[in-house]
Amino acid sequence: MIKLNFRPAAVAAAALAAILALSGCGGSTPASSASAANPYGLIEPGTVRVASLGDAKPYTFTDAQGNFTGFDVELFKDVAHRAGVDKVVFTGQDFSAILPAVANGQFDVGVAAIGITDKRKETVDFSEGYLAGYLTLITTKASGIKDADGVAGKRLGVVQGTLQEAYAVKNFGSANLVRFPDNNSAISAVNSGSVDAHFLDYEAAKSYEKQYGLVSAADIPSFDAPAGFALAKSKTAFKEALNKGLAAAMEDGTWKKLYQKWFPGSPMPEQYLPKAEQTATPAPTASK
Ligand code: SNW
Repeated sequence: MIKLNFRPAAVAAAALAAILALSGCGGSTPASSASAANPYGLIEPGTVRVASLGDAKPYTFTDAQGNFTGFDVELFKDVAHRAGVDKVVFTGQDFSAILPAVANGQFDVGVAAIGITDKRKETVDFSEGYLAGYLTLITTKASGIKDADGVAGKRLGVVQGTLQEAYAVKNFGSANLVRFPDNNSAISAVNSGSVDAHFLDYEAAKSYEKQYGLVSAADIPSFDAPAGFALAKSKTAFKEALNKGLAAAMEDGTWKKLYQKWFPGSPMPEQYLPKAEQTATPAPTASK
């Protein structure tokens, strides 16, 4: 019985293969057509599926129409274009879901100001870094928290899976950590008073400060974990193409233009500028 069912299927499969071969699916280069059509091993050839965040303004966020935008989003689209892929589809995830989803192939890449660390490299691979900045403690004017020591005995929000969570566990042991799935829910909790402060990326903090009249109590350098694009370890060709595109976007001033657009007034890290604009002294990350 098994044989009777199996053989027609096998015949059908062989026939289908023959039809595909004859119908010109790379008829002239049959041996390499599959990889030539999808050199980066993307989930869907010609499309990059990106796991991202809807509430990390100005890095990645959704505008009033629901479209993803921000520094990381525009930089990634530019770099993908240089790599020859113009169809880029962003999907919002909880931060803690991004790296697992990238590692198991649900997305081609993760783009969300994701700091490159050895710990994360156990799960995924990264492009070269493209952003290095601070982790910020944000609070209300009335909280009385004036510096990092001020969180002792206070309720401190962190987004699950972030470097802020790891830093707080290590360094703010006397604070009561409250874990949130995303920035918006943590900031709501700050505004309602159910937590005393939230710990997030510098530029996102600045954006919430402006929106809700919150204040920064401390900025903690995170230059040793610059943000990179996260990829599955198997996607080496894609990583190389993104690295090439990133270097070109830095050298021709595109990176600088996007930085000034999205982070106006913020100190300009030299290491990502065109080489001619870098001073002779080593960049801050190299000298520290
Ligand atoms: O380590 C920093 C980096 O120096 C730069 O300032 C961009 O943000 C970071 O990558 C840290 N970002 C956090 C993380 O990687 C939170 C990411 C997020 O909330 N989107 O865990």
